Amino acid sequence: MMAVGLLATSTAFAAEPQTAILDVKNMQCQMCSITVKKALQKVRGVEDAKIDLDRKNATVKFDPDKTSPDALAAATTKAGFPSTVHKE
Ligand SMILES: [Cu+2]
Repeated sequence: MMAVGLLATSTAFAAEPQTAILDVKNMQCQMCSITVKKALQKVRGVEDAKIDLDRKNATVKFDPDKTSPDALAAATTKAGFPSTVHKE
């Protein structure tokens, strides 16, 4: 039996990553931004999270097949930093 070829292709095409910007409340210092970053990175499907402490926002790169902007906002809110999805 030679069925190996079928297995190799199953994860070849992932969805294009999307970027969401979250307006985050309560961030006061570097420690806060690290907490927010860690909360976002724990969400399944998050590839990258950048926190801007001055602008009080987070730019998150994620796989839209695995998570959503609303789920990202919920994750920071649960960590003590309520956030909303930034609409442009
Ligand atoms: Cu702080």
